[in-house]
Amino acid sequence: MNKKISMIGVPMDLGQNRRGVDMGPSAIRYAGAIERLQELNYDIHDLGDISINRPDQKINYNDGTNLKNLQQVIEANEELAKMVDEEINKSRFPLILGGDHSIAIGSLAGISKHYENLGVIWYDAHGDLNTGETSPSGNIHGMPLAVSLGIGHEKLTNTFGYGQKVKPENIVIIGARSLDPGERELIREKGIKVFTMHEIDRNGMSYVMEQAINYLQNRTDGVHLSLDLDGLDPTEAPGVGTPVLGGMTYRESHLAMEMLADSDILTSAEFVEVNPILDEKNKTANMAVGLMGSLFGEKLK
Ligand code: Z70
Ligand code: MN
Ligand code: MN
Ligand code: MN
Repeated sequence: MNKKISMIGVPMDLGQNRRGVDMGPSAIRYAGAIERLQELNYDIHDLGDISINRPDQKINYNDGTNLKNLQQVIEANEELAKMVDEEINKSRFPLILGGDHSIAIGSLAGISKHYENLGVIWYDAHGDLNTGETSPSGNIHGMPLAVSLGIGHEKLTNTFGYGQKVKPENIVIIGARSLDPGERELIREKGIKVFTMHEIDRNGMSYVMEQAINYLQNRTDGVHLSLDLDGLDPTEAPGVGTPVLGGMTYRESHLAMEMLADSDILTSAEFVEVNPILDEKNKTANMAVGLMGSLFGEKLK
């Protein structure tokens, strides 16, 4: 693993309805993320938080669409893409802290420029494959994976001045258990690889991660991990805006991170959707930091 990490906080809560997820980056830093990685001999540059423009009303609808706070989400993602791009130019590993999952639009926009075939591991209860047309909510955090495929509102898909960021065959979704009808259709149409909770229960996390890693290793030249804490079971990670029962456990998730560490395929990562207001004693931020420890090689130390 690249020993130089650049940490970027994105206090974004405008991609969904529950306030408080903007405090995710603080909660994750407070849980000791930097110290945990320094302990593993990483050189961490903490670039602080991107500043998010607040809407002048509770919810802003722009351009006559149902997309909530579209303008603010675009501005933050453009800024994030620029920062991520600069850090990769310096040969540093971008580690992005959310914020809601709408920030993956900017992460992937900044990262993908540097790869012919960027792989993406989407660790999430959700597919985040909606568009304005299929979304039940208008929440942009339910759309970033579709946007990165070049599907959705043009202002979102053109983030950082170019279109499609990721090819459907380079995506692996892990832990899905809440998919909307339009998302299921897109998964089928594009042939996106999905390991649902059914596959994890049936074959075990070890088998699923082995499949996912082999699959990506053979076809990609870099891999981004986008880890939504709601992928975990809400009993163990309660501080999320959209808890869905029947999620991945602490142990399964640590195993997944350890297998990623062993494989050495990751080139960037983000941890999103930590909402300290909905949490119990910073449990979910602590979970995120523990998972970072495993992801960055605690077992191998
Ligand atoms: C639903 C939607 C979502 C995250 C919830 C939920 C999407 N499919 N994404 N939590 N991270 O509104 O589009
Ligand atoms: Mn340094
Ligand atoms: Mn998500
Ligand atoms: Mn989710």
